[in-house]
Parts: sequence; structure tokens; C-alpha cells
Amino acid sequence: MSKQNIALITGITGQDGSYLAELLLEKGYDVHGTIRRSSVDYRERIAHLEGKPHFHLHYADLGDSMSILGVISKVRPTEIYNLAAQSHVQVSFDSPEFTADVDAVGVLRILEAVRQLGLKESCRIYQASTSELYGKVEEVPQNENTPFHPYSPYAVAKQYGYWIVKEYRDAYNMYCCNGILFNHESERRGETFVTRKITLAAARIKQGKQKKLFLGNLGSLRDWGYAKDYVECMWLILQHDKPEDFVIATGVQHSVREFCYHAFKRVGIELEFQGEGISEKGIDKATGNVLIEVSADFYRPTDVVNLWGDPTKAKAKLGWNPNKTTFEDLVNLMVDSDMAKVASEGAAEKVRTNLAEYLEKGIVK
Ligand code: NAP
Ligand code: G4F
Repeated sequence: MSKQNIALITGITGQDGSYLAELLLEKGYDVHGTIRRSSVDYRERIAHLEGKPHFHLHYADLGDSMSILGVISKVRPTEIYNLAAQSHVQVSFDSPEFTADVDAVGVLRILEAVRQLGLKESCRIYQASTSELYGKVEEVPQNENTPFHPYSPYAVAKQYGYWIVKEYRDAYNMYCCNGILFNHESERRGETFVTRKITLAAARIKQGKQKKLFLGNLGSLRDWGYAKDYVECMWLILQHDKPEDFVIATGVQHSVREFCYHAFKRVGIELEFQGEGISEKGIDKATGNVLIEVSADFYRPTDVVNLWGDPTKAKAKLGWNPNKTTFEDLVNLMVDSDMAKVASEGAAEKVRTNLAEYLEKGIVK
């Protein structure tokens, strides 16, 4: 009988963690995830997995070495996917120390726990590195040999994570790898990242529940892929015959402005952009209404504006297809999902309104 694969996913409640858990369960893994205690329910993305026989959750925090050591010692994973992070670049300017502790030292805590527990021969480790490492980019497109120039507290912390993984690989012969992932989005993307902010706003504006969308730098360029395709690549990286680092990207670049154009087009609104910089506006061509404005609140002290990945190595060595989901498909599936979500929010509001009325009339006790 072949040995049971046991995966430990940190950050399982996040966008990528939830998709990866689904993928590994389908592949027959025993899936363990770490969660943090919170005063509100934050397990929406994995609620459908709870109660499944091969799905287990444990409390742990990347800022707390004892909890990390405890969970790894208990689970004895054959693969660890370290996806946990303070992952919002703009927030890293407000909470730089927390970001450094979790996104930099947190990686060390995992590597050192595996080493000290004597699991280095039996456990492979994936680290969620990022295209933000290229930061103030020194070449386009970016590949595994492009120099790094991190340009935010988040990227600086992630750069430590990247190098400590390489160090443990060389110093202790551990199987640990960096996936240098470019932006990847989905219906489950956090609502404050630019793509989701746009698709939600397009849906709300279309349904008359929002008047305007305020954004920062519309000219920023990103290589956006679909999170579901990217978690497949995380798994492939750990199945490779030797530990290596890989750039994961689509090889196609678009601006925030173009993302807006396509998202609004999907809901039947054609946008025209007029003006420049802080004065730029996105106008509904049919009505002349201003739907998008630029606000300095969403500018960053230093912004990364030209990310464009070269996935040649992942294609050649892992057989991964970077273009399974096109940019237009991605925008459309996010918008369609948000159109349904916003419509059902309306229904929920109506139920609440009815309930208030029924309570008042004494119909419901
Ligand atoms: P996400 O949705 O923000 O999820 C982050 C996860 O980390 C959540 O489960 C969160 O838990 C957890 N977490 C945060 N602080 C923690 C702590 N102190 N201890 C334990 N867990 C903690 O991020 P994502 O988009 O899925 O990204 C996954 C990883 O890939 C992150 O490391 C991110 O930096 C990296 N990355 C993402 C992209 C992208 O485009 N999505 C690209 C490159 C790299 P709570 O639910 O409790 O907050
Ligand atoms: O959607 P974003 O916040 O993503 P960002 O900063 O690229 O970071 C994401 O991708 C990284 C991979 O490259 C991950 F490592 C990281 O964890 C995260 O998942 O912003 C994208 C661009 C930026 O240039 C930002 O300045 O969009 C620009 N932008 C313009 N207006 C905005 C807004 N970003 C946000 N979040 N909100 C705005 O209103």
C-alpha cells in the first residue's frame, strides 16, 4: 500500500488555502489546516469542507513558534504549504512590524520546526513567495533570474522568507521551494484587493446599490491569473524531482484601468476614461455619469507598477499551462459571481426588513 500523503496548509482560510485544500482532498490527501482564533466567523471559504473525514483544523499562529512546533509535531506532514501571511501590500505600510514577524520570521519558524523535529527527510515545504519581490522592477518580463528590488514592507519581509528557504535548502539539504507567484484572483479574492474591489463595485453599481468607485493608481500594470490554476502549480512544485524555485504567471499584462473597463463591460456598462492622474475619471459612455474617480487615499508611499511574469520554466519543467484561464474569462467569472452575490445580499436585506416588520407587528416572536 502506498503511504498516505499528509498536507499541512497554513493560511487555509485564505483565497489560495481554500482552493488548495479542495485540490489536495480530491487527490486523496489527509488535509490539515491552521486557523487563528477570531471573534467573528471568518471560515466562509472553507465552511463547505468542515466535517469531511480527511479534513482537519488546528489553532496556530505564525507569530507563535510554540503553536507551529506543536501542530507540525502532531500532524507530521509529508508536505507543508506555507500560505499564511499578512498579504495586503498597503496594510504593510500601516503594520510593518507585524508583517515582518509573520511574513519573514514566520517562515523561519516553520523551517526550524521541521528541522528540529527531525522531519527534514520526510517533509517537503512550499513557501508562498511573490512577484512583489521584483518591486521597482529592473527588467520586464520578470523570470527566476531577474534581480529583486522589494518596494514595500510586505515585499521586504517576503524577501527574507525567500532567502531563508534557499538557505535551509543549501545548509541542511531540505526539500523547500519558493513559488514566485504573480497576482492571482478569483471569486474568493479578499474584497480590498483591487480586482475584487472593482468586480464588486461593478455589480453594486449595476444593481443600483453603489454610486461610485474610488481607486488609486489606474495605470498600474499586473499579470493577473486565476487562483484555482495557480494552486495546481503549488502542488506540482512539490512533486518535482528536486527542490527548485519557480515563477508562476500568465505572461500577459493589463492595467487596473483595463480591468475596470472589462468588468463594467460585463455588466453592460461601457466606460470611457478622461483626464490624468488624480483627475482621471471613468465615465459611463451611455449616460455621462462619472462612475470611477481617483482618490489619493489609495496611493501607496511606494507602488509597484510594472509586474509581468515569464512562466517559461514552469511550463517546461512542470508541464503547467499558464493560459488555462484567460484574462477576460477571469474578469467575467469574478463579475458574474459578484452579480449573484450582490443580488442575494438584496434578498437577505429584504428578509431582514420583513423580519423587522413582522417582529414589530408581533407576527414573529
Ligand atoms: P489571503 O487570502 O490574505 O490569506 C492569508 C491567510 O493567512 C489567511 O488564511 C489568514 O488567516 C492567514 N494568516 C494571516 N496572518 C496569520 C498569522 N499570523 N498566523 C497564521 N495565519 C495567518 O492571501 P492569499 O491571496 O490566499 O495568498 C496566500 C499566500 O500567497 C500569502 O502568503 C500571500 O502573501 C502569497 N501571495 C499571494 C498572491 C496573490 O496574488 N493572491 C501572489 C503572491 C503571493 P485569517 O483568515 O485568520 O486572516
Ligand atoms: O490588488 P492589489 O492590492 O495587489 P498587490 O499590491 O499587487 O498585491 C497582491 O499581489 C501580490 C503579488 O504581486 C501578492 F504578493 C500580495 O499578497 C497581494 O495578493 O493592488 C494591485 C495594484 C497596485 O499597484 C495598487 O496600487 O492596484 C493598484 N490599485 C489602484 N487602486 C489599488 C487600488 N489597489 C488596491 N488594493 N485598492 C485600490 O483602490
